[in-house]
Amino acid sequence: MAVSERNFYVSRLFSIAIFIIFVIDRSHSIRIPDRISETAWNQPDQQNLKTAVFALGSFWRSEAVFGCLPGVVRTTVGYAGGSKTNPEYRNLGDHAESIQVEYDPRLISYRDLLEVFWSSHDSRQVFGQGPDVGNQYRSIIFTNRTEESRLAAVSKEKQQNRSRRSIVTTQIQQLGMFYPAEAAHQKFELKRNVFLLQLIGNLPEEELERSSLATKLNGYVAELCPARIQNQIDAKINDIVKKGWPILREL
Ligand code: MHO
Repeated sequence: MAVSERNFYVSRLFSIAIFIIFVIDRSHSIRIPDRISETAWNQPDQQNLKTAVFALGSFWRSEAVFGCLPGVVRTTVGYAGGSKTNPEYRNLGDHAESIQVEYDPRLISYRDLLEVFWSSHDSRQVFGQGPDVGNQYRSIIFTNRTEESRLAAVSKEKQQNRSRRSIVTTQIQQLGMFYPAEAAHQKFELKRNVFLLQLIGNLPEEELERSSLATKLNGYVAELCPARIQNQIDAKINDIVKKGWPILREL
């Protein structure tokens, strides 16, 4: 065998050995990523999603109400319905605390969302909702001049017929700008539960705000999911807690 030919085989063998070591090493060491990106496994087809915006009192609560519904993919709290540019929580001008709901219309309809809207607050209250007093808590259905406007009007009429003695104060308005609120107000309920935040991998703020899982858990923490879903999530979390993984018990 010529020297150059031998060198060729030696270097081939060497590369194969390196490759085998690499494969064996990968299969034997457990690598747990700090957090598993949700993009890989829980992202619905973005193109088929629709967006709806409502105002129905404190947006902390509104976000939790809509977040748990099957078919709701993402929620964002913000300010809408006013004229002030760049509103802030402490200075929101004439805007109302609002919730933007991204949903998959194949799983939940705009009509369903309207039902939840009406049943989740008292549309007859003027200048507030429950203990929250002020113009920022007024009731509004924001529409986009499509079929939604008609559905909203029909549903308001129905609601008015249900409560003949008092006036439904809900406004139906075309959506202008929706200003997302400050980070501290997004997924507000979930952020109070350190255990659940850890359980989903301590996502950085940006990811947390887009996470469908966080959207659901935010409703769960506030105990505002429909009963069946609340129980399902409860069972799943209890199961994890019972198994005790990944809790470090001693060193
Ligand atoms: N009742 C609530 C209202 C907060 S809200 C996001 C509170 O604790 O002040 O406007």
